[in-house]
Amino acid sequence: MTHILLLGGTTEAGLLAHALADNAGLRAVYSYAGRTEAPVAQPIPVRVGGFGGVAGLVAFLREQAISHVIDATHPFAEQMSRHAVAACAEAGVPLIGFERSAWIAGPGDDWQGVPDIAAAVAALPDTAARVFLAIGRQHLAPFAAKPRHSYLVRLVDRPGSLPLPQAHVVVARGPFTTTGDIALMRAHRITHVVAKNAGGDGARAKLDAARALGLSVILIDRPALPDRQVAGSVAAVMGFLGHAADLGV
Ligand code: 3Y8
Ligand code: NAP
Repeated sequence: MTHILLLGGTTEAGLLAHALADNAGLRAVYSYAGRTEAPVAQPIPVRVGGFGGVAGLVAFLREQAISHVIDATHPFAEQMSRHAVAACAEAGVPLIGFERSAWIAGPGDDWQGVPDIAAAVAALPDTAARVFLAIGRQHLAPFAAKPRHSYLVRLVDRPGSLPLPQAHVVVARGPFTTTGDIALMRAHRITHVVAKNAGGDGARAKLDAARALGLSVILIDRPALPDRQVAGSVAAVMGFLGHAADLGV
């Protein structure tokens, strides 16, 4: 009996959830970490919250008789992806990662690639800048080391206190538009953008806006993930499910 665990939290996971819902024969459950106050509704059953590490995920796979796992989490959700590889190997459950390609600079882009958050902080200029931190809430603290800059921070939910003293917060949920991001960056006289190389369409607007405004982008490379089977389209993932089901795995 097919019972699919879809590790979600991204635009692509939402597309897959609809494809699974349209295929009545495929029973599936969508999993959120519970990072946001009101996650987007999905057309298949949803569970929210961590599993309790690899052991907790193995227990979940067995208790729920999960037949396949699709890891459609964000490229920066490194720990979840590593846990999925380990748990599926231990439980003997087929796993496929739904990956979106990294963004590649085009004509007119002024991008500086950096390996991690610390390098992004180091890459900020010595003279005072007006920096759009479009990296969410979890990795703001390191930027407090550079208080000379003024920061614009975009978050999904209204924060309590921030680990960054001088920051103007915008609460907004993507996907975003280039027009909207141009207006936002103009209104805040942004000189630099810091972003994660997330790929996909949902967060791309700020890069197109930066190109239109001639701004520098500090782009954080995505973390390396363990080897696993991957697909780059909904069709390829559905093919994996169909093929695996045909083989009775
Ligand atoms: C909780 C689920 C959908 C999914 C939409 C995508 C697109 C819009 C763009 C900016 C960049 C950022 C951030 C971002 C985007 C999509 C996608 C994407 C970037 C939600 C969601 C959850 C999260 C978690 C949240 C993180 C944060 C990252 C904001 C829902 C809305 C910056 C990543 O406050 C927190 O703790 C938020 C944490 C992880 C990164 C961070 O470190 O703070 N996403 N984002 C998921 C869960 O609980 O499992 O609430 O509905 C999903 C989406 N956010 O279905 O349409 O697919 O990437 N999310 C980044 O890319 O840099 C915003 O502002 O320009
Ligand atoms: P992470 O650091 O890789 O994972 C930390 C822990 O959160 C995991 O070990 C797991 O807890 C739990 N977790 C993460 N994703 C989960 C999911 N989909 N379902 C159930 N538990 C999950 O994760 P993250 O980077 O904070 O991302 C959290 C969520 O936000 C994911 O759904 C991701 O797709 C989404 N998201 C992240 C980003 C980003 O920039 N990181 C951007 C957009 C969306 P246990 O160990 O207890 O199992």
